[in-house]
Amino acid sequence: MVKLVLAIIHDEDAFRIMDALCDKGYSVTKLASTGGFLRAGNTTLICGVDDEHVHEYMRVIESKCNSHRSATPVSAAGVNAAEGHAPYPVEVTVGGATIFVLDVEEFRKV
Ligand code: 2BA
Repeated sequence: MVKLVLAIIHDEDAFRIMDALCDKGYSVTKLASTGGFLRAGNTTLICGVDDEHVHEYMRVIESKCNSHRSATPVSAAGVNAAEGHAPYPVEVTVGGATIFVLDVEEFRKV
């Protein structure tokens, strides 16, 4: 069975992670995405992965993504826009990965 793995990662980690995944033979598609909270660019990787390789796939991502605390100014278009407040710094974790594993009904290349 094939799973569809969606991994939302930090832009700075994207090419390092993609290189590591490609080295292991995974075929990956990179999408430019935007986080709803920070309204900043991030990267979403899409990959069809055989069931038995999902664990390894996630381990590669985990080993190549950095995670650290960071004070990040939220833009006026961010969470505080509704109240009309000036931007203020919030501390969030930058880096790491948010990973979804989905069942795939059919996977075909024609
Ligand atoms: P953002 O939505 O821009 O969120 C960036 C970081 O801000 C989050 O890191 C989290 O630490 C913090 N954060 C997000 N929403 C928050 C809130 N309502 N209140 C306080 N802090 C909040 P991560 O959790 O590592 O998420 C990184 C990126 O992954 C997110 O960027 C979003 O693009 C995606 N993501 C995370 N969870 C998701 C989910 N359940 N569904 C879809 N995408 C998700």
